Amino acid sequence: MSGDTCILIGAGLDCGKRRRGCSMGPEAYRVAGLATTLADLGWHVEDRGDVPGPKAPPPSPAGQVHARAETAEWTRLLAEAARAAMPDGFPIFMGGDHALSLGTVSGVADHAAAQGRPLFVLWLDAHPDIHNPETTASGNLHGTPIGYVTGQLGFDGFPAMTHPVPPKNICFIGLRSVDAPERAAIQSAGMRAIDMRQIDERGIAAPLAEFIEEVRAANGMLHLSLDVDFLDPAIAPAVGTTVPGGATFREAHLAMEMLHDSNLVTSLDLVELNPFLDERGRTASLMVDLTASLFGRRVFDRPTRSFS
Ligand code: Z70
Ligand code: MN
Ligand code: MN
Ligand code: MN
Repeated sequence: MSGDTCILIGAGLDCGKRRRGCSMGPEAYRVAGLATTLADLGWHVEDRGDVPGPKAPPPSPAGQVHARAETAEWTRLLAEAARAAMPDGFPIFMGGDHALSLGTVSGVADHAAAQGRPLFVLWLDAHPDIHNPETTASGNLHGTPIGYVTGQLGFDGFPAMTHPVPPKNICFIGLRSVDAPERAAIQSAGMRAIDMRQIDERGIAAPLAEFIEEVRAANGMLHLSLDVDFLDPAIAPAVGTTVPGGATFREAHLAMEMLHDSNLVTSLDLVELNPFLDERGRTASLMVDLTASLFGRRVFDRPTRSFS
């Protein structure tokens, strides 16, 4: 992994859907020991505290899209936090719901463009989150970050996406809840989408290794967005949308270990943890352990090998 400093940034955005609780995420990660876990792995850890949300959350008229103006303001604030952090180390955005990725990915994309390197995004999630405010049926903006960062229209009032991520640079793994307009968007753009059936048939290592090699060949930077609902709800219950049939403990750790070995990941979102729904901190602790695998925790050192 690049550099030896990781930067914790609390992003307690809770307006991407109606059920509240993700605002408590950043503190749950701190209580679960994220900073000391990373320090024990040899990283220099800097906690920049929480990004203060919009000072006076703009009024949210009841309507189709929930909290549009508040989410737009968070997007501006988090993009700025990402642009400021990227030159200083590896940012870990402690969410917050998945609407935070409108901001984090756009800020990271600006940084990658300034470096002259393509940005790739790995989306570990039950959902592709590829709606826009025109296509969403739920009105929940946590279902739209991929739509936003790929430059879809309909985001009036949001900052312009100055460096859109090409759809072909995005890889979804873990999909099992996809709406009809989302399926159409993924297929028409020819995006890499690994659903649970493919994981059942091929395992998680082979498709992930293919994507890693593509990022490496392009000298890309890789942003990882880890939604709690990527994981099976039996091991990760603290999430608003539980979708059965998710990634196992072992699949998730293997993915993180392979990503560590790739040395390509340069930024991370931890999203959708709702501590109000947790059982004695087990989901927060699992997310911290997965982050530890991403940052180099391993059982034994071993020669690099390919899984393809
Ligand atoms: C659905 C929507 C979603 C997360 C639910 C679900 C979106 N496609 N994302 N939970 N994390 O409402 O647009
Ligand atoms: Mn700086
Ligand atoms: Mn999501
Ligand atoms: Mn999800």
